[in-house]
Amino acid sequence: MSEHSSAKGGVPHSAHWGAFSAAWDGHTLAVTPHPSDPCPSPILDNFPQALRHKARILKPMVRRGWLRDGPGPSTARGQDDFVEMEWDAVLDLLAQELVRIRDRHGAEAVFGGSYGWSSAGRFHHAQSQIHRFLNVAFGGYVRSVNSYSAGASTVILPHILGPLELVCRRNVTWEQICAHTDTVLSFGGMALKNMMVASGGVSRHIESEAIRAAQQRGTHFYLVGPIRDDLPVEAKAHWLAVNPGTDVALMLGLAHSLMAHGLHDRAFLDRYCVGYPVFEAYLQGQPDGQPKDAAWAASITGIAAADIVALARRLAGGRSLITVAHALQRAEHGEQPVWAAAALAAMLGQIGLPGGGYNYALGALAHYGRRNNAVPIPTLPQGKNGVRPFIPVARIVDMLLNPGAAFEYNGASLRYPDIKLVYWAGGNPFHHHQDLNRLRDGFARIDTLVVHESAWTATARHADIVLPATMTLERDDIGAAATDPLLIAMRKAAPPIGEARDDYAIFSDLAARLGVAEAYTEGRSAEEWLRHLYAPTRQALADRGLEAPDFDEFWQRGEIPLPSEPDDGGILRAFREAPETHPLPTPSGRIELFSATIDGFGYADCPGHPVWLEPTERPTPAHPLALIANQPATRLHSQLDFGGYSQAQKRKGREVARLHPNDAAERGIRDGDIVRLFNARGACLAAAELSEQMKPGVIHLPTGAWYDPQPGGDARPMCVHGNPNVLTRDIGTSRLAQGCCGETTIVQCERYDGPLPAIRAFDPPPAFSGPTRSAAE
Ligand SMILES: Nc1nc2c(c(=O)[nH]1)N[C@H]1C(S)=C(S)[C@@H](COP(=O)(O)OP(=O)(O)OC[C@H]3O[C@@H](n4cnc5c(=O)[nH]c(N)nc54)[C@H](O)[C@@H]3O)O[C@H]1N2
Ligand SMILES: Nc1nc2c(c(=O)[nH]1)N[C@H]1C(S)=C(S)[C@@H](COP(=O)(O)OP(=O)(O)OC[C@H]3O[C@@H](n4cnc5c(=O)[nH]c(N)nc54)[C@H](O)[C@@H]3O)O[C@H]1N2
Ligand SMILES: [Mo]
Repeated sequence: MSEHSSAKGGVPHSAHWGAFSAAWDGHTLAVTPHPSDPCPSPILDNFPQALRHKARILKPMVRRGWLRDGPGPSTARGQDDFVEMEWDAVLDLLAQELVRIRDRHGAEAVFGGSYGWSSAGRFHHAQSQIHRFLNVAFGGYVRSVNSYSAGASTVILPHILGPLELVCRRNVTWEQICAHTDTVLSFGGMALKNMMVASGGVSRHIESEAIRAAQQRGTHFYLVGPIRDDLPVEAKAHWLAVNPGTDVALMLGLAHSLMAHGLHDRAFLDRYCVGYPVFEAYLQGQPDGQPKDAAWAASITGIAAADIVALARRLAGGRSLITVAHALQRAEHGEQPVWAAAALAAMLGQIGLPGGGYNYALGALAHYGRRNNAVPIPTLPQGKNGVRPFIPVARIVDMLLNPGAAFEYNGASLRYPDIKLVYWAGGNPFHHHQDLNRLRDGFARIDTLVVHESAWTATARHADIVLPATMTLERDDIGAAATDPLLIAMRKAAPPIGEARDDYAIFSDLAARLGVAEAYTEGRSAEEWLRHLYAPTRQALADRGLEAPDFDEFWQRGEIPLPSEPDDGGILRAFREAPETHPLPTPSGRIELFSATIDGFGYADCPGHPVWLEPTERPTPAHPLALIANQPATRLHSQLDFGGYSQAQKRKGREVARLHPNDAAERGIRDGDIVRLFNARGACLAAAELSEQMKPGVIHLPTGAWYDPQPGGDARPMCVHGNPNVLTRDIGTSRLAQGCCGETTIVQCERYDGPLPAIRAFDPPPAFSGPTRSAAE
């Protein structure tokens, strides 16, 4: 296959944020968006400077203290220097450590959760590779379930409506909205920057055009949220600037208004739902003496009672669609907005109608609101995991700090396993996890942290063994998503940097050292795997009588189109049309407004029907601002934060925090000033931007700036770069789902007049060059 990109036209390639071609001439990389993409993502501009950036990892590295003292707990992680090693030696050392752990503690002492988005290619997908390695070559690992994205909704939706994927991905499409919808009521918005991304790739960004077309045809968009630009300007949205974390009260106020004015669809509730009477009694205030009327909702949400009643009337007066951003459930009691919105939509009686009802998370990712492919896409088989214990993904630090402790999850009483070795490939916990100082404490407890990375993220810096992985542009792969109509031949654009190797090559050599190379590789080279993984897609195309080029032809063309399923509304439409023959996959077969299953778990923090639960963290005089720590517009998560586009949007090298001019004036903050955000958990610097897009009392600092702790030995060091996860809370959403609560917290903000600390996050850590005596010798 291709060794280099032909300097002129470049080779086809793909990222989670778009398809493109890449041309590398040995010095510079030129990236050109796919010609048929109507609205390419600016995140593509992160690639050119990233490819050969100083933040790339060039050689295997081992933490000096680990090499000197051997495996064991250490608070030096993240501060020690590193010793370069040759590949053969480092893989010998790692294989020996894996065997030691397995012999002494068993495979259940290894956490291979390895949560993270990695890159778009389906074969070199690092998380798939590491799971396959640990299953097939090692004997299993403690895994994590669910995601940081949708921790609460993934668990509650199957109880009440159906599996997350079906409710998000095969429900109401943009096509239906353009043709049918009168009102879109969007909790948390549908920010264009979020819809530019889909795991596996998105070759055509159609959302801004779809919203424009719907608006011009007559769709009214209502944005409920603290930040006005959470809906694109094309939507010409009415803005309801709700207090963060209070949406459930607004949903209940709307539901109460429907009920009070007789606007709810009794026939729908009788035929398609269970539990409405219990929910109605709650709305009326029977159990607690508090009717959830518009006046009550207004006092909590900051939205006027008259506006709530008017909105309820509007929703009942035409084709209405309710959406809820993933963001709302990345919060304490995050199950409730997902469920309350379903209840509100059920009362409107439009679930299953074209362009109406409820499409949870529409607008959060480019996967949603599109047609699904009619043929399978390539996926790497991951083998069988020989270890039973697992954790909900965001409970990692609880696990590391409390081995053996009991916890509740979705009706089960479980215990945290005792982890000695953590192995990560394709994710960045120092990006995705909350309360990063607590994460450091967790990683200090284990014997060994192994990380495959293409760049010196904080996770790599905290590792004991760091193995340099190629970047996507440095290898051949296949790009595909189940909602995208192109299968992309992702051709290698440039040779690997330094001594970086593919995750597959690293795991193959490790498997050989464990004596099981054949089981892991099945005797295939990387190229043979691509051919092998392509075969089922080709077969499915042929079975449908479609053009089904062989692999070489596909590779040479650079892409092939995939057929899509009809826009059929999925399980909700089928259920509406024939509830007896197409029941929902819930316990009752209907929409559950009361769940006997959830009620039976007896969780006060997630009872048997949607409820308003007062959050345990509310703004205080000391920390009066609500922080929104959401997805960044300038990159995907923390990926390529050192790239040109991400860097160009920073000010004085820091991430930008937006706040309302009144909040800034109160604090003597001017546009462009460096500010310090802080609360009881930590502090970070950021650059202030004054913006009328913000609700007063709210400050916005997106995620993704690389954690850059100020040196000096502070146990809770300030991040000088602007990573909001030093501030967020590391608690579960509830005992039901145990999802993460990273989206919001409370902070204070002040002008920072001290000398500006240097940004060191993108400099390689210090390499030790003196003599080292290895414990392994
Ligand atoms: N406060 C707060 N926290 C959040 C969120 C929030 O809204 N607020 N959002 C959460 C959400 S929704 C998510 S999904 C997570 C995202 O969290 P992650 O998915 O962990 O974040 P990424 O930055 O995408 O991490 C991917 C890492 O994989 C590396 N990588 C890429 N390709 C390869 C490869 O081929 N091989 C190897 N070995 N490594 C590779 C990249 O360099 C990068 O460091 O963050 C969560 N955290
Ligand atoms: N450019 C870019 N796009 C991305 C990603 C990325 O990293 N970069 N990540 C992708 C991933 S993995 C995911 S899971 C999705 C996540 O999709 P989401 O979770 O929906 O995205 P966020 O940007 O975190 O949040 C959306 C908005 O919700 C609003 N919000 C926060 N709290 C509240 C609240 O209490 N009430 C209301 N009404 N609104 C609130 C905030 O103003 C925020 O801007 O995004 C995807 N898209
Ligand atoms: Mo996510």
